[in-house]
Amino acid sequence: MVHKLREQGLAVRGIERGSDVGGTWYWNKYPGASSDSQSWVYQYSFNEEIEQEWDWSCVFPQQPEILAYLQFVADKLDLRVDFDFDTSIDSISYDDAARDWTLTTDAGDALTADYVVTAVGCLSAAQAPDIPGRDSFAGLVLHTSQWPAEPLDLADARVGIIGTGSTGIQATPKLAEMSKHLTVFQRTPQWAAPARNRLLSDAERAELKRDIRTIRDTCKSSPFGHPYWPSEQSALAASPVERTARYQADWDRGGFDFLFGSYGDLIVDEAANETMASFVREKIAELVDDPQLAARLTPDYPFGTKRLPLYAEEFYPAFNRGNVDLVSLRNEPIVEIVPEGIRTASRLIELDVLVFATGFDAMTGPLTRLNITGRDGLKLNDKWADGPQTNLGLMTRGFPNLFMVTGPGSPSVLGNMPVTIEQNVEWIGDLIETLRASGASIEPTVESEQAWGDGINEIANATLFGKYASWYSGSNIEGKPKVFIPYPGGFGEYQRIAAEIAENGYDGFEISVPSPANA
Ligand code: NA7
Repeated sequence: MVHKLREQGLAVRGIERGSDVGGTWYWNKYPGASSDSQSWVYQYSFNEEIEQEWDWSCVFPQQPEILAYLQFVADKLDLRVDFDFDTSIDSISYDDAARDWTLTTDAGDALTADYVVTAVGCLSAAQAPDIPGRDSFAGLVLHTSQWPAEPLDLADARVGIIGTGSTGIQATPKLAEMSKHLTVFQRTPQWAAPARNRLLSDAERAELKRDIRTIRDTCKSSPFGHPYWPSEQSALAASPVERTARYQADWDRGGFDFLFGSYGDLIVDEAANETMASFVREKIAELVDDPQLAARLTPDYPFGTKRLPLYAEEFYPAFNRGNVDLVSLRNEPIVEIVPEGIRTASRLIELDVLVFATGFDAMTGPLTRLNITGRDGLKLNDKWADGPQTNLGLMTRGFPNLFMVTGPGSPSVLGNMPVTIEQNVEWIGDLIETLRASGASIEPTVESEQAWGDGINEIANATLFGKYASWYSGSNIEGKPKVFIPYPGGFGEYQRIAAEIAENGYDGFEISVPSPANA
């Protein structure tokens, strides 16, 4: 965004809480942190030189490599000169008379801007549950998204990890290897698919670079921003033999396409989904030696309705190790955290290190923490008290010229993030260019926000995502409105609608030109 606006001739200031670029990949340094999108699609596509110069080592890059890539991009485009690092935004307020924004920082500075673009991520507001005694623990407490940069020596440590989402699933096998003993506290069992990560050969890299335009164009029109589509075929129309063969081949290859590149009705039809769920249940039973333990690790809801983690091939077998225990919180709830560890309903589990892999206040959390006040003193948090309201996830009424990259109502987290990020950045940059000459401001109409929200609900309710609890609908945070947050109609459709809106002169948005006195 900084690069694009700068190229358009605007004076741009980037404000960043971290000490360097990287965002998610700057903060999430926990062992095993990895992209679940394939490296060659988990990158920018706007600059061919960057695309051709950068070499990925493997299929699913790990955190250090992705951070190095983002630093490489920052170097290449000389981006750091336009950033204030180690700086947090305390508040963002609209001045109705001056028609501009004032941003205050934790350094006590006030900045004025005609346009504000929030690019605060979807999963950056960490949440650690308010378990009684949480702050009394005498050992080291870590949230996976605030992991220290220095290597931790856990060889003699008894480690506890709370949470078995994508993060807990990536971290568990690594912590098991690194620590003396690991206790995994599991509230809801999680489905996972294998990653089968591996190194790329020089020949593969050359081939991917040669075909990269086609691959990226495919991502941009596909439902999940990945280079594959679900087939038109129903899982129920396939014979059991055919179906199992397909699931087995996809399971052996690894990646999200196990679910999202498979039969077309797996995420909309419970009976179709059950064909995949029963296949994976058998896999869990094969991967975990103790049948009772396997049963406790096996979910009782449809496959993939929570965000699908990868690394099944490492996570489930980690429980075969002698130094790993599972505590099922459904049978044995946590009563309190004490200085020595965690007291459950039946025992005290002594720990030296406690890891919260308990996720995030997803999508809305990073924005509601910014303390934003819009036109006529409207507070964003009041407006969104019953759930976010946006058009395209890019803007919200009452907040003129304030834009959101991967905001609530965008497809972002339901697919490959860089694809939504690039589309959002292009769309916002082009719109700012349109507004600049006249000094106009823009915000969505009431009707367009209503329609966008209704559309999200309607599509979500037609899928299993809308029917089962997950952070997609705020279920992980007590008191958070239970509404479906991302746009579930597919990235390809989203970008088609967004382009059409722009072509039609920003249909569904209200553009107001300042009176001559204010121009
Ligand atoms: P997730 O997917 O929200 O997972 C958080 C995990 O923590 C999940 O297993 C939760 O169980 C568990 N949790 C949350 N609160 C509690 C309490 N109070 N007690 C016990 N367990 C709890 O976050 P991740 O960091 O794994 O992944 C987030 C995204 O980051 C990921 O999808 C990628 O897109 C990147 P629950 O299932 O809610 O019962």
